[in-house]
Amino acid sequence: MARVFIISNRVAMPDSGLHAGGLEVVLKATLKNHPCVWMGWSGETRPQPRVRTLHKGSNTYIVSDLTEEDFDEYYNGFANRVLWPILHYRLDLAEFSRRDLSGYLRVNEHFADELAKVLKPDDVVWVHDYHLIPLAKALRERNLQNRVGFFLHIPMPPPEIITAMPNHERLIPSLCHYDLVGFQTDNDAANFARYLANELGTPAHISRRLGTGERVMRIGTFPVGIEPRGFARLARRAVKSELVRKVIKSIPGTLMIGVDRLDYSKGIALRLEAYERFLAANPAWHGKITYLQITPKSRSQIKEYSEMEGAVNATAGRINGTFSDASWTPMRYVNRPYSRTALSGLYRGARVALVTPLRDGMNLVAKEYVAAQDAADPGVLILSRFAGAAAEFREGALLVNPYDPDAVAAAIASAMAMPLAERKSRHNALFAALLRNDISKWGDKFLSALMGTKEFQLKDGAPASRTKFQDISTRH
Ligand code: GDG
Repeated sequence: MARVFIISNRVAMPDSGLHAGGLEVVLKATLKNHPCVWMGWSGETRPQPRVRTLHKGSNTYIVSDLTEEDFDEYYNGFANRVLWPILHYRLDLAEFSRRDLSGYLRVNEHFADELAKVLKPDDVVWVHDYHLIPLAKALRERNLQNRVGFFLHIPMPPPEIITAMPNHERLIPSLCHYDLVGFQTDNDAANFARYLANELGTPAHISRRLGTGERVMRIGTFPVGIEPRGFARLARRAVKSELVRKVIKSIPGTLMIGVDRLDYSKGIALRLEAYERFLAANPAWHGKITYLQITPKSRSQIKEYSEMEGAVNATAGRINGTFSDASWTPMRYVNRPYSRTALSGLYRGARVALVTPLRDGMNLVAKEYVAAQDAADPGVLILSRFAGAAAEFREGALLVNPYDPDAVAAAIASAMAMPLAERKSRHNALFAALLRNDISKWGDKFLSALMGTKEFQLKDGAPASRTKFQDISTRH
């Protein structure tokens, strides 16, 4: 039986308690519906890397250690110091080094070697995210002709930005070795197609040759979602839990919430500034609003992250120093993670969610917040127009420019004052958008598209516009 190989930087090993971030959530249905082999980095570094295999139910997990050097160059280096900032439109934060690029390519070769040992001809390979862009090329060089798809969870910026990346011509065109390249939004897909047109002069609808086989690369849009009904159930239960009740009870007035990994792409510093301006302009709300920002730390070894941590701490301290009185602190800034259940209950208890990334592939927090609301008395979502989720949430969210703290402050004021009827009609539109794009169908849509079958468009009755294709070809 054909297996689905999922390749990603981190692997959520069963029972390990490790959360592979949003990825674990979006792959849940695929892991349940198909025999899968999930391969990636173990999360450990050792001088002599080991490869371990674990079988659980119909799935297999293969994880490989990396050397300290691999970790520095591939993960902390090229992936997170070059690709992450550039793909989030932050050329100013990118720190390119040739050594890191070599490390990145070397680790990709390593995963290709490990895959080549276990892959059978009819297995399907699904590669995730920016850590593994050149993997299909490395597989083709090992003469593997399997169907191989790639999904980019983060944004694809316009070619004017990508081409500023040193050695982009070694990396980005290697995506053409995939059979299907998927993006979160039509905008990301169009940016990639424009890169290929500008840089490779690639016209559409011509097949490309590779070795003896002929293959057409397709570009598609596959926005990730959540399981809205399941998450709503979780939130309904969670809001009654002791922890959530205790938090809500301890808050005077209305709760506003933000939940983000501590990452510069999430726009936390500017968001805090917007809240500060809201407080300065709206003394009537003093004592009646508490902003809870839950921000687990991530990638702290990278300089830009630790610097940002300091800046956000300082702004949170300044806000509380300026506006608190003996009975009220305007914001709670928390760096520890909470369980998914606790988060869902806190979302439900919050009248407003502030989701203002400067750039985000999708942003699942926005979707979880909407799913968690009580439809009879829902909260308001303030959402950055630069989150992928904005494409689906145009109707319903208060869309803002996260670079404009005055506009975000004004959105907080209108969210706080919004009458019930408007909150309900906005929530209705948002929840309908969630239902149209249930994550339990996402993996199968991608895999059917990868296999070239048509069911994925027909099975769930989703509007055809949700999954768009472009056939692109290049000659190698
Ligand atoms: C990447 C792309 C894209 C957060 N804090 C806690 C916690 N979380 C959970 C959230 C949500 C997930 O982590 C974060 O997902 P996002 O989508 O918001 O952001 P990234 O981690 O940057 O994910 C993104 C995603 O991939 C999927 O394609 O949407 O654009 O950047 O589910 O709830 N979970 C728990 N405790 C926390 O404290 N348990």
